Parts: sequence; C-alpha cells; structure tokens
Amino acid sequence: MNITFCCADTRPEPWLEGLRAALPGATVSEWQVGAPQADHAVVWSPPQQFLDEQPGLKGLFNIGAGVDALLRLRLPPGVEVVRLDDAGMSVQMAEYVCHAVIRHFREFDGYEADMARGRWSFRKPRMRAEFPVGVMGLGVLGQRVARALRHFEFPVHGWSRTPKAVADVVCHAGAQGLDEFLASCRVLVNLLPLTPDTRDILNRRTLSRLQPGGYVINVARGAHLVDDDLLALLDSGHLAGATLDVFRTEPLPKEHVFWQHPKITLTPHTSARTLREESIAQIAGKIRALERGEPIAGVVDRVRGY
Ligand code: NDP
Ligand code: OXD
Repeated sequence: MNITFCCADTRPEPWLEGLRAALPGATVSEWQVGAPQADHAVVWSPPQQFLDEQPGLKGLFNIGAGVDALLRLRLPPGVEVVRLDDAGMSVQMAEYVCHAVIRHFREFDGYEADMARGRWSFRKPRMRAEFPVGVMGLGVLGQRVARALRHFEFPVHGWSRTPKAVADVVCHAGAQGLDEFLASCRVLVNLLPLTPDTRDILNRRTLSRLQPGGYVINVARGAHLVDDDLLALLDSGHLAGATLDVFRTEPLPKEHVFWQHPKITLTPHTSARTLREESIAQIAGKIRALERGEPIAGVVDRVRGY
C-alpha cells in the first residue's frame, strides 16, 4: 500500500516517520511532481496538480476538521474525503471558548487593565443567568464546548442543521430555528463548518438579534463573519466585544482594523491545533479500516460541504 503526504506549512519528516510506524508494511513518502499513484493521501491545502496527478486515490485524509479549502479543489471522483474527527481538538476548543467566555463574563480584561495601572478596585458581580451562551454548530467540537460551558453553569443554547438532543442544552435547528436561537443568546460561539449555507452567517441581521451587550466568539472560519457588520455593531454599542481566532485572510493583514480595536481580542488561528500523534493514530486506524472494507467516521458529504 502506498501513502503519499502533501501538507502545506507542515514539516513532513515527523509525519512520515509517524505514519510509517503506525502502518508497517506501507510505503509512505512525501509527494513530488510525477510521483507514482498512491492508495491514500494525507493532505492539508494540497495544490490542484497533486489531485490531478492522483486520480486513483481511495482515501484523502485532511489533517484538520474543516474541509472548506479542500472542497474548493477538483477532487478525484471516487475518493473518500475524510476529516479529523476530534483527534484531541475538542478539549482544546473547550478550553479556548470557556476562557474567552469567562474572561468576558468576569471582566478579567478590565481587572488586568486596572492592576496594570496600580488600581485596586472591584466590579459588581454579574449574573450568570444574564449571560446565556449560544453555540452555532453542535458537531464534534460544538457539543464538547456546549458541555464544558454547562460545567460552569452558563445557560447554553445550541443550533444545528438537524435537530439534536444534548443534556441541559436548549437545542434549536434549521433556518426556521435561527432567529429564536439568536434572540436567546448574549454570547455567540461559532463552530459551524464553512459551506455555501453558512458563509457570511455572522452579519448585521443575525448579530443584531443577539441580546444587547452581545459578545461574539468566532473559532470556525473567517468567512463566516462580515467584518464591517461586526465593527458597526461594536461601534453602536449593541455588541460589547469579540474574540476572533479566524479571519478572511490569514495571517491577518497588518493594516486590518481588528488589530487595534479596543473591543476585539485576537489569536492567530490557534484555538484547536492539529495534534500530530493523535491525528496519525486516527488516520492510520481509518486507512486500515478502509482497506478491510469497513465503514469509518468522519467521511465528508461533498454535496453538504462538511
Ligand atoms: P462537525 O461536522 O462535527 O459539526 C458541524 C456542525 O455544524 C453540525 O452540528 C452541523 O449540523 C452544523 N451545521 C452545518 N451546516 C449547518 C447549517 N447550514 N445550519 C446549521 N447548522 C449547521 O464539525 P466539527 O465540530 O468537527 O468542526 C466545526 C468547524 O470548526 C470546522 O468545520 C472548522 O471550520 C472549525 N475548526 C476550527 C479550528 C480552529 O483552530 N479555529 C480547529 C478545528 C475546527 P448537523 O449536526 O445537523 O449536521
Ligand atoms: C481545522 C483547523 O479545520 O485547524 O482543523 O482550522
């Protein structure tokens, strides 16, 4: 069995060694132009030429959870596109989102500024019941985040395409459930995949429906958010702030207004990193299962887009 590796911005050697150790007997190599046909590929942002030269692939394993960039390419017709299914990302996402929600709710940013100025002062405790959190996307990451937020006793709402039941989370579904979901939330966490249905979904209309003093946490994709609409609602005071991990252009261009905005906290697409060992173990297990003809989790529905 031949495995080819074609991942942009990723040092190949540790992945190649890890895949060789996990799949003894397989030939694992980094893709080069004109390389022989492989059975499976491990990819991140591959060039179109790679896909054009590998028409016989059985499995295309993305080393991330989001496949939006991959699905924009012309893919071999019969290949199974497989995304990372947690692989150590959900706990990181839960940490990141809980940190952002709690930092805002407890006003730790304000305390940091006070202490830096040598100011010993207290703020009035806020009521948790007045900070309902909404999680858009109740998949692998969204459900883990929703459960983690419940641990801190925030009221939690969730929104997904199809109806879901998550313990202690008020679940809403579909386009018809969106407005009610938004109106129920003060803090909005985006964990949707980027698809034609979800592009630009965080816009003036939807964000205006959040409760006054709303707060936005975008950890999914930059193209979900209409930047100017967020800025307008921050300026009007309807939104109190935002924590953004993902951007339309990454790295975020130096001149972008987000960098200096006093109500926006930024991180460089780092809320849930791909963990190499977990990912290799998961991908190797799935390659073995596919070779045995068994079903696997995390296969992308190309029409749905996730
Ligand atoms: P999943 O596929 O497991 O979950 C996606 C969820 O979104 C599902 O609940 C799905 O609904 C819902 N959804 C999809 N389309 C719609 C729609 N049109 N309307 C309402 N709900 C919709 O994905 P993951 O949880 O694994 O990952 C989510 C995203 O997080 C990734 O696609 C990626 O973009 C992003 N991500 C970001 C990272 C970062 O570091 N910033 C790291 C990892 C991922 P249903 O359940 O009904 O199908
Ligand atoms: C992912 C990401 O999709 O890193 O996994 O954004």
